[in-house]
Amino acid sequence: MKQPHLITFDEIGARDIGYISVADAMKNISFKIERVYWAYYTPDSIVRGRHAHRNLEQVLIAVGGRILVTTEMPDGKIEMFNLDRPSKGVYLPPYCWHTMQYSHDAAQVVLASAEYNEADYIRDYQEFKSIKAQ
Ligand code: T46
Repeated sequence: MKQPHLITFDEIGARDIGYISVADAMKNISFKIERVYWAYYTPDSIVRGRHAHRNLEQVLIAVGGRILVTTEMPDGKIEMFNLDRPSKGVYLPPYCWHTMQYSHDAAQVVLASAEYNEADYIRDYQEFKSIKAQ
């Protein structure tokens, strides 16, 4: 099974002029990007996510603020990714249960490998836990 991991994007620029970071499909992003969506104004008391995907691969980036992403794989491995710079992203593979907590000013951009499909979601934690690690 593919594993979640941190992606560090190059920071092109300098403190006095600002920075650009680039997501390039099939270069620093391991899949063809079919969809981009973003989330914002999430209250810091809210936990989003609480699901896994059957096929979807994603990279989640905090282009503003901070996002704490917690992942769990079917083998029980739990990791936390603190996205506290716009040049950091986290790769979320299939069968990766994930939750996100946001600072009040966070802006989250997600690069996804496929169009939205509710049938791809596993939203029931017991169903997720019944998946055998491969
Ligand atoms: C994920 C995490 C990181 C759509 O209609 N189209 C879309 O492309 C998306 C992403 C969502 N929606 C609808 C489906 C729900 O009615 O937006 C509503 C909220 O979706 P959800 O509760 O899944 O939101 P999050 O923030 O928990 O999860 C989202 C993505 O849905 C999910 O794929 O991995 O961000």
